[in-house]
Amino acid sequence: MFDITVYQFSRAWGLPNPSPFCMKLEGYLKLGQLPFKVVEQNDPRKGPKSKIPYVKIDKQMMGDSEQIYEYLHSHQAIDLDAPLTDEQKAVQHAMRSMCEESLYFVMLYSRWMDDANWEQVRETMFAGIPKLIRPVITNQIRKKIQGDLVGQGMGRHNRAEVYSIGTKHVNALGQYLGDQQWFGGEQPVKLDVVAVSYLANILKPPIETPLKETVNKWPNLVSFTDRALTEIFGA
Ligand SMILES: N[C@@H](CCC(=O)N[C@@H](CS)C(=O)NCC(=O)O)C(=O)O
Repeated sequence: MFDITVYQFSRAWGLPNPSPFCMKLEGYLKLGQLPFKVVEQNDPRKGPKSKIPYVKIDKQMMGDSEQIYEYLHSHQAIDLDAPLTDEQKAVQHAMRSMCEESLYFVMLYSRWMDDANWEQVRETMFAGIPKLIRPVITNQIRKKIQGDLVGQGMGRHNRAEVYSIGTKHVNALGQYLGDQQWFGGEQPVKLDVVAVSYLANILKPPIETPLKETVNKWPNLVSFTDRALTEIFGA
């Protein structure tokens, strides 16, 4: 049995984590019934890939939520996709990539670039930072993330274009889940953990975005989110 410590952002908004990558890693470990400790870390520069989350497994530091899963999987500690056929695994790999390589950046845009939400994000996500220094710290983070979004490409689109990209991703998740309880059918698999990490991070924060409106048009995704929060995260 591995000794696992997860370094992740402080919790916020009543969510397991405001970072979908942190939430996903925690969900993988919970669904796989692997015991772990959590250490709050809000400085990505401390991680081996300068990103959060990262872990210490026994004495080894490791970054990247998916590479961490792969390491545990290759050591027979976890196998969340065991119930899937190879074809399902291929489709769900693509859906995970859609969430992590594109929907994630739409969500980042909604928090850090969309002026309509910024005040609300600052006052609720960073409520733990004293009010006097909050603007200075949060403006620095905002500037850095806006630069990242421009570098990645999402930040070069206009608002309507960004949300139209996100809408297609949410619609794809809603269509693919259909009337199943889980993306794994009878039981949750990796994509269930991925999907709830994005859907809860869209639905639960007190930010009104076109993304939230789109998710709310899919009753199956709304009830899936509550089911997954309860059954995977015990939330
Ligand atoms: N591929 C990484 C992505 C992790 C990631 O992007 N983390 C963000 C927070 S949600 C981060 O640390 N960003 C800080 C930065 O880019 O400087 C994973 O799966 O763990």
